[in-house]
Amino acid sequence: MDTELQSPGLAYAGLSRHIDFDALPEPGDRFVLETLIGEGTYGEVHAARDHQQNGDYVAVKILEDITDNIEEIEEEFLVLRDLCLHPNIPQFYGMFFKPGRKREDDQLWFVMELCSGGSVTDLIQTLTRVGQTLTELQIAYIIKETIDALLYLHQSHCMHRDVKGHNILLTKEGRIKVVDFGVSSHLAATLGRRNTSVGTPYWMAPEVIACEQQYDYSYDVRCDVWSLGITAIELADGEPPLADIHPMRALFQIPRNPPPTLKRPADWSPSFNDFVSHCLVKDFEKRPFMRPLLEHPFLKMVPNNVDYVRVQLRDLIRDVSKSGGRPTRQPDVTTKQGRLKTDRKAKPQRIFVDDLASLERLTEDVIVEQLQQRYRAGQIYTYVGDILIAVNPFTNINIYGEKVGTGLSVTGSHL
Ligand code: 4QG
Repeated sequence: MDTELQSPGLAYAGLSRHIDFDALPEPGDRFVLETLIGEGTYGEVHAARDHQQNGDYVAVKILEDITDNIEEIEEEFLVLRDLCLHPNIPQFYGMFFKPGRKREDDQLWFVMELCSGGSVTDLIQTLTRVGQTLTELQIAYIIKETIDALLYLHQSHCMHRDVKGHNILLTKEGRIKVVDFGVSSHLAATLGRRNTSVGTPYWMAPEVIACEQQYDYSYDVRCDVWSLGITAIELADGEPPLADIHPMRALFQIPRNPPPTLKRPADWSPSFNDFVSHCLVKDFEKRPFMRPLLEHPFLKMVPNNVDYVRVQLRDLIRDVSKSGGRPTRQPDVTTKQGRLKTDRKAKPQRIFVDDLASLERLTEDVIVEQLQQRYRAGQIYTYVGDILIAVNPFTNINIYGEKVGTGLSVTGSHL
């Protein structure tokens, strides 16, 4: 049989119930890729021109390792296909299959509306560097439009699960679009509850983190309310709480710490502080759902006619792009089924339990094995409840800054 005559998409026949690979069009020379504008966990996003539409700009999200990532790809496809008519979700122009020379070079292209203002994280970080902040009205507007998108997802029985500033984009008109549905989840189960752990550590709700360790835990759409509260802090402070500690450590801290607050509460109105604490209720059973948040005084200050706020944001984006462009950023560390993923090419790292007390079976063998595995992975510290075990590395492993590091020249004796 001459395989050259077969459609390349046939290689994926039967992989997906929702995507018919054999029937997908190829991008051909319709789209010409330009700048790389973002790198997420599952692929790169490029600005591109659509030569079937007068060379109009579009965003192309390129997904590789199709077989390995099929669940995320399906999820994102379904959300874009079915929900992209909402004003706060980018338009979806279609999915294309670009065969590579080898199967591992095959790509899927999601072609979508370009949000040329970039992410609200880029905006706030650039402002922070020049000692500026967003106004409360601007923050309230961004949060309100984000809620509109999330509420629509929730009503469609879908949770986003990775709400954060990087996934909130601005159009050149100063409109808000929520993106990145690769870890979103349709709630098929009757109760609409989930028990897999996904998201980006600093924004993750305590109950989602708990699902990493205990299989009898579950969570619902209110995990997006927590992440929204963290995003509100990010928009005010320039970064989420715990941003300066290792993501693994953050996963350990979030369920144990009291709910975070704005860094300098006195700099902000009582209603903004109150809004944040409304979202950041640790027990999700006591946390509000998305809809009632729209009634909060903080969001009530957003006028019906938001043209004026959009013009302000449009001008801000323009000023910021003049002043030397955007900070280049490292992709966030995300989690996928209990593993940390640093970038899309990396194999997910196993998350060793941070606290051995949470292990189901706690024997000497298990403890020694865990310590050994962690040590091999360069992790010398391990908790068992309140006890911290340190395994001497007998070398400088550069985990402390200058201040602490100088006092730690290795002179230790063997255990
Ligand atoms: C999209 C534009 C960054 C991403 C999905 C559309 C994922 C962008 C974008 O991303 N436009 C991002 C500019 C998009 C920048 C749409 C930038 C949908 N930093 O300049 Cl699922």
